[in-house]
Amino acid sequence: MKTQVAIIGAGPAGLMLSHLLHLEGIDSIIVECRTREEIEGTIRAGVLEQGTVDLMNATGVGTRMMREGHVHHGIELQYNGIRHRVNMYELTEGKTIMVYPQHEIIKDLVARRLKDQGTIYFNVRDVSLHNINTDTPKIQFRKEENSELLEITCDFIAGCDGYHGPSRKMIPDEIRNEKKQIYPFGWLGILAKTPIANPELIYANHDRGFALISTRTPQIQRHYLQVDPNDDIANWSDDRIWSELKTRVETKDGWTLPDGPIIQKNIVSMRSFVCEPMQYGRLFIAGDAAHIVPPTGAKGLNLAMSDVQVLTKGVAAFYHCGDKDKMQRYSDIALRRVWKAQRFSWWMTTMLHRNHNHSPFERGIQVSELAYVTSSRAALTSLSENYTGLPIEWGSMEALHSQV
Ligand code: RFL
Ligand code: PHB
Repeated sequence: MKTQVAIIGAGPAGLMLSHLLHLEGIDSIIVECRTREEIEGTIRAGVLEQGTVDLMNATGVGTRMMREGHVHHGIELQYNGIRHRVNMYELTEGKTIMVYPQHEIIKDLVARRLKDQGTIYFNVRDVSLHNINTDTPKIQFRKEENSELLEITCDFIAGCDGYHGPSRKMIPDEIRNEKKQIYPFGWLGILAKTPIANPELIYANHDRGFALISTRTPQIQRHYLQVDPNDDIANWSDDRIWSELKTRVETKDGWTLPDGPIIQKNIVSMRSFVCEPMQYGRLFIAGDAAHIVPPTGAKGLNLAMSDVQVLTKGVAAFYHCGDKDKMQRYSDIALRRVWKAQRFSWWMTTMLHRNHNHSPFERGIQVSELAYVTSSRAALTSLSENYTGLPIEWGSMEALHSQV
């Protein structure tokens, strides 16, 4: 097989990249190691920045999101049992966020790629990358266990295979610079059959730990609790989860959290991670393959989307104008935004979680930070512009609008 761009991974990064390249008239093939049912059923992110919403709409895949998603004009920050509304819409002069689940975006993008005759191989085995430092890179894979090895030759490989995928490790050790921080926190996430708890997300700092109240649909809610990252989910009965959530988010003015059957629960650990550079030879890595943020800033999926917009601009310049320079700058341009999102995610995480290793002095500083942020228009504006999404260099997709 032959294509222009071989893409490893059908997550948000790989699917959106393939879609954007198609709109630019550039051919790609995606190989994905999970089944279509698995990728369309995995519960992950929920919050889309304004820019991600605009991208979905501008490229013709936003119809269901606009119908079924929920636009939020702000969030609430809570500490010492008191809530403080952050009116992001007003502070950013009109920007909002959208609550629309990641697996619904995956469904929308898969459907659109297949409608546009795109090729996605699901459930593949043994994906490997070859000749990435030549003009004729290739990937090999098997359609199923023990079947013959197939080969895709291409001009470029896009490694969109998440944190555990094989792409990043193909960048030689002496060139690859990985910067990371592990947090002593985990998030216990639940999906529950209850009515919407609050019109906007609540980020709560409590002496017993952080809690987040989010939503999915009018009938299903998504909430999170800070727990020990090594804790076992078996230790968390539904009753214990509701009791802990209520303790951390209920307020002194009588607001109560609706409870109900929990239909899914799990614990994830938290880390910050950046791989530099995001390119080696003809291999370009994007999304979680190149960087991980703790989920407190709701940035992971959104960063995956901004990476592939920058990458598309570089690839399009190569094919349409013979300009090789723009692709060579992909890593530098993408990393500038990655580091800004890393800073914001680290800051939100540090401000909102209860670090039991902290001294009373450090806890005092944390509470004072919350007091400052919730009372200063300058600080609230900074939080809002980061949360709704910073601009993307080269990001405007105007060239694509006419082709939707
Ligand atoms: P993905 O989604 O991990 O997709 C990678 C794909 O590559 C496949 N793959 C392979 N395919 C072929 N061969 C191999 N050897 C392969 N190895 C892996 C995988 O099967 C998979 O399908 O990466 P991508 O596309 O970069 O997207 C990143 C996002 O998924 C991630 O950043 C977000 O989910 C993070 N995140 C959030 N991001 C937001 O923007 N807003 C949020 O509100 C938000 N909330 C969250 C989150 C992540 C969470 N978890 C589970 C860590 C909340 C949570 C709890
Ligand atoms: C979610 O709804 O899954 C969600 C919302 C906000 C975050 C992280 C996750 O910061």
